Amino acid sequence: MRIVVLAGGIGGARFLRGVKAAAPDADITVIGNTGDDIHLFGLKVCPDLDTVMYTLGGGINEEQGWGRADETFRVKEELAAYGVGPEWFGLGDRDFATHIVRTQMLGAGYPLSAVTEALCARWKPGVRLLPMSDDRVETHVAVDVDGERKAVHFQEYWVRLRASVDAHAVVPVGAEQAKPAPGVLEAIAEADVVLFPPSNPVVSVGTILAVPGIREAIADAGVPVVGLSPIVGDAPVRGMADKVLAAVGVESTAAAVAKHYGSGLLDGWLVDTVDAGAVPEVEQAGIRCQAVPLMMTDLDATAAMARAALALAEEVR
Ligand code: GDP
Ligand code: FO1
Ligand code: CA
Repeated sequence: MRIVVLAGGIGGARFLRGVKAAAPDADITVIGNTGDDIHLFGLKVCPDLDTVMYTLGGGINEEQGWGRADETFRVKEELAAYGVGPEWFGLGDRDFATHIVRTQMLGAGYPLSAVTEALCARWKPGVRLLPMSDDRVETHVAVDVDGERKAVHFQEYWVRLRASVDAHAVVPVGAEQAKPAPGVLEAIAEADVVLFPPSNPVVSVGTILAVPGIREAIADAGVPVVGLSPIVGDAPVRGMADKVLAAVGVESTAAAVAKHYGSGLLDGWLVDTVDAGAVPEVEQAGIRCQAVPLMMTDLDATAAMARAALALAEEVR
């Protein structure tokens, strides 16, 4: 079976562990969000690609969910001693090596997709990890600072500001001109099923879908598209997805997120058992819906979620 998964960082990466356990013989292609990417200290950092690569490859800091296990911050301390920031973004020493290799290869002319493949040769994530695009896309968020509207990089909004100010707009800068990376449209066209993990619907899955051709390819593939809600009990399980959902006029409920994706894209939607009351509303919108436990507390629970998603895909096929 060929499974295509559109993934952000932590929510996507943890869910992918469950997919691998639920379908050990499947051929899994991950289309990763690169809208979170940021250039720092002359280096290209790809947080969501790295989170997937480290999580599936066994290098992730498990508690934090991003960055490397067993990390140190000597380089960051030395940069700070020179007065060179940003001090609000915690790049560790081990992680730095990844960004150095990536930036060196990009400088030599390799596209991000080839660089990602090279990095994965070390981590062996057990999936084919493709960036959504080789072209530069950077999510910016419109916020008010001292009474003035300005756009800040997504990482500045998320990490420095902790999404504590209202987001007025979320813009994947460059997405309109971006082309899907090599292999992306082919993987979708050849897929037996497409899964949307419980990733951020706006700045993770939404950004991937903003690359022209990807949404259309999914809708045209003629295969079941099943998503899992990152909103449980009317709040994100983790992070500040409610803030960016509000920016696009979507309520933070499992049903509202399903309707935001829409029946033109989604065939099936899983909500948590605490949101079982949302099932009729989602079905009314033309999306088959079931309530199952959606907390990724351990691998067994996560594999059960993946099995439920694949079973729902068979029902709607
Ligand atoms: P990010 O790029 O690191 O923010 O990660 P993603 O976009 O892939 O996923 C973020 C989303 O994962 C958040 O909105 C969380 O609500 C959701 N999430 C995290 N853990 C869980 C979980 O155990 N269950 C569910 N249903 N959602 C989760
Ligand atoms: N998230 C933080 O909250 N603080 C950090 O200092 C931070 C550093 C960081 C470095 C590398 C990396 O791959 C991810 C990092 N993240 C950090 C997580 C990440 O920026 C965000 O959680 C996601 O991009 C949000 O989707
Ligand atoms: Ca992300």
